[in-house]
Amino acid sequence: MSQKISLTRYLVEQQRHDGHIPSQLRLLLEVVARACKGISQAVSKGALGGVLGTADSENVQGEVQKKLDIIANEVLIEANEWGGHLAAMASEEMDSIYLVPNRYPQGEYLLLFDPLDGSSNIDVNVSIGTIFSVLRKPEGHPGVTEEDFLQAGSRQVAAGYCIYGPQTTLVLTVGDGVAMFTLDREQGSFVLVQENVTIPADTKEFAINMSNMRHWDAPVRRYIDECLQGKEGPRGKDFNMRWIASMVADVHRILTRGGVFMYPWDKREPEKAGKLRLMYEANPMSWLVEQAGGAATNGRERILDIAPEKLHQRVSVILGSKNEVERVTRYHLGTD
Ligand code: AHM
Ligand code: MG
Repeated sequence: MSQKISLTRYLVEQQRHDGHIPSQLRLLLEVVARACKGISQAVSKGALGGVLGTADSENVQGEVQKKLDIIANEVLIEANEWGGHLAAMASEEMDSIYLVPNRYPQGEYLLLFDPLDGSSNIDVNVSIGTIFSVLRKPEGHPGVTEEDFLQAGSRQVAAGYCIYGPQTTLVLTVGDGVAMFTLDREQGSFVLVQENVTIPADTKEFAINMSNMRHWDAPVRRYIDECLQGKEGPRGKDFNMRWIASMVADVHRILTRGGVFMYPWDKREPEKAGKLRLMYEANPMSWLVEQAGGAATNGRERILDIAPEKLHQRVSVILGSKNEVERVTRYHLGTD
């Protein structure tokens, strides 16, 4: 039987042989993985752990928080604040950035996360996940401000997610392709299950919340309409639809077998650029998808090139199989 490779060993080898990650970043990723194990534990208890249902609070985006949103946020903060690898953290569930308390050493990295994405699926036992993004703190000044976080996604040094589904799987990139690690619950460690994850360039599967169809912009309508026409339409093939309403689960499917995922801008709240958040949802997912050979745009430009203006800013998202994402982007740019 071939030897199992743990996440720890994978990271040590990335550090030692490939020089991809400094030791502080390795520690950071190990700590995030440990926190995800804790969240997985809490998620799996469900009603038995008294963790289902809503808390009596809203986050900065005015969304009602679930108990597990808050628990996952606390787990990530408590795991990460004392190790000396971080300068500050930012989360979907916190209005402003969280500075590492003075009593702990300060590191050179910034960690951003959506502690539990897919909140609407928590209570109904459908896959949810933690999304994270790591940036380097800009040099040249002491302390950390929100501005330090406002870096384009192309400057991420690590990104990933952990999906809590039938299996708990951590998916990671440090800029050297995408690797997947499944939690071995008996051993308590993440074990490498796939390296060099690749998204096929073509697909017959799309993911979008169809109930928003009447609000979509013309290019998105055109794309989906052509898919729905199937073999008889301009695409000349039948498409399948999958929509889980957990970005983590939808992206995991795309990394596993291809597809295109869209949460585009729509006319419901035209002043909002989209529903999903750039810094801790779209950026890490876009980097993973690109590292797996796919593409990610907001319809007009590469998501990783967007210069952020606000920590919680939203963005229109089209990501997945390269040829489909490029097609939707051409429809937006009018170059088709
Ligand atoms: P959340 O971070 O509050 O959970 O919202 C993000 C989620 C994504 O996982 C998913 O793609 C989307 O919201 C689904 O939203 P909706 O059901 O409103 O279409
Ligand atoms: Mg989210």
